[in-house]
Order: sequence, then structure tokens, then C-alpha cells
Amino acid sequence: MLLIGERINSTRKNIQDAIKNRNANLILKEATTQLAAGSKYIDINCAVTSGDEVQDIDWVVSVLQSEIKDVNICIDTPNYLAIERGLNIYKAKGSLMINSITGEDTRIKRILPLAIKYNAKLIALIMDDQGMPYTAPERFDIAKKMLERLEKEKFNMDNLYLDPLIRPVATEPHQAKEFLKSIPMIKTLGNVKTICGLSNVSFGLPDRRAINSAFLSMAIQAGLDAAILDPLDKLIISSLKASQALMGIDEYCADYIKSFREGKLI
Ligand code: THG
Repeated sequence: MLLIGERINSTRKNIQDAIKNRNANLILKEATTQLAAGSKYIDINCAVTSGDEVQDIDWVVSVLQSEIKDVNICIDTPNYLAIERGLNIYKAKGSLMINSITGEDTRIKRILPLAIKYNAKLIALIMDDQGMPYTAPERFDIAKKMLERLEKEKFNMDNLYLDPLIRPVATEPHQAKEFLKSIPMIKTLGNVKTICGLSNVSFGLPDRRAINSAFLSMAIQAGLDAAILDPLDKLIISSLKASQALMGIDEYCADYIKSFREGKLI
């Protein structure tokens, strides 16, 4: 499973402050610890600072690539100007991911050309001009239309991750189930990969990691290919490694045993 570290997100107060105060050390530490814990990409979300998002993205990308020569970056914003800046100033010897487009026409028109120009991977949220879907079949229908559009635009499907959008189970009790049902349905559409922002599922609940880790295990069984998550949470990593071993994705439990030896399990 492809892991994307969620921690450099401005909804977190210490990250918001670090971006505002240009505290490069804190940002670098968040990136290096997440990479060491197994994430391949570092998600960057600067949406909730009071400053200029374009400048903030520029600063975070610059800080990361100044110290981590092969850092892979996932630019997490609907703001195409911020996306463009992030892509444009990225000079590291790694890979870029755009998080995200939706099925909305204006967003596709603005962001897809950037993904193609910079050969970036692309997360597509499964929603359209009508808003967010509720049921698994609704997710399937939107995904189908989005794939048709992206194929028409000649996007390289190997670079695509479809996100069926998980919502908080505390307020929407059937959304986790519908999300899980949608994954195998979406996969019948072709060789497409799926992704989610794991921590969304537990908003508003106590002991969020219990919910996050149980949900990750279920999503792995459903066939999820990638996740934006907190790789420093050992309960989540334990759940991930155990679930992969149980699903036969980790032959002879080699990765599970290695993770245990490296002290990464709970
Ligand atoms: N899909 C895609 N991208 C996403 C999401 C998604 N990006 C954002 C989000 N969802 C995934 N990332 C996070 C990051 C942090 C939190 C949740 C999801 C989080 N933050 C605490 C909060 O807001 O309460 C902050 C608490 C703290 O200070 O630590 O929960 O679904 N493609």
C-alpha cells in the first residue's frame, strides 16, 4: 500500500503556527519522521493559515527539497494557483502528486493540464457538480464518468488515484460501509487505483486511532491501494501490516516481521 503522510496539514495547530512563523525545523522534522515511518509521499496542506496559500506552499516545498533531495510531495489543495506554484518550484529528484481534482468541469480544466505538463500523479475525488455521493452505486457512476473524461483527455491512468471520499462515521453512520462497498465496484472499471484520507472517518470521536485502524483494516480487505494517514501512529501501522499479511499481500509475513524487528508495531 502506498502511504502518504498527512501530518503537514494546517488544520493542525502546531503546523499552522510553524507555517505562519516560517519554522523550518518543525516542518522538516515532520517530513523526515514520516518518511522514516514508511510514507512515500509527504502531503502538504496550507489552506488554513491566515497568509497567502501560494506563498505558503512555495515555502514548505522549498524547505523540504532543500534538505531531502529525493522528497516526494503531494500538494493538497483545490487552489490551482497554489498547485501550479508547488509544481513549478519543485526541483527535487522525486515525484509529485496533485491532491486533487474532482469531476467538476472547472477544476478538471484548470488542473488536468498541470498534471500532464509536470507528469504528476493525480488524486481524483469522486464527486461532481452535484456534490458528494452517498451510496456506493453513486460513487461508481461518478467514477465511471470521471474515468471516461480523463481517458478522453489522454491522461496516463497509471498516474491516477480515485478517492471515494470517506466521511465521519460519527455523523454519517452508513458512509464507511458505502465507501467500502464502492471500492470493488470501482475496480471493475479497469486497472484503477483507489485512495482515501483515513483520518476523516474518525472526526468527532474519542480515541480516533481505534476507529482509524479498524477502518484501514477493512479498507485493505476491500482492496484500497493507497492512504493518506499518520504513519507515526503505531496502532495504524500495526493494523496495516497485520491486514496486509492476512490478505496475502505480504508473502510469508516478511514485511510484518521486519516492521516488528524495527520496532514499528505496537
Ligand atoms: N482525501 C484526500 N485528501 C485529503 C483528505 C481526503 N486531505 C486532507 C484530509 N482528507 C486527510 N488529512 C487529514 C489530516 C489531519 C486530520 C484529518 C485528515 C485531522 N486533524 C485534526 C483535526 O482537524 O481535528 C487536527 C488535530 C491535531 O491538532 O492533531 O484529523 O479525504 N484526497
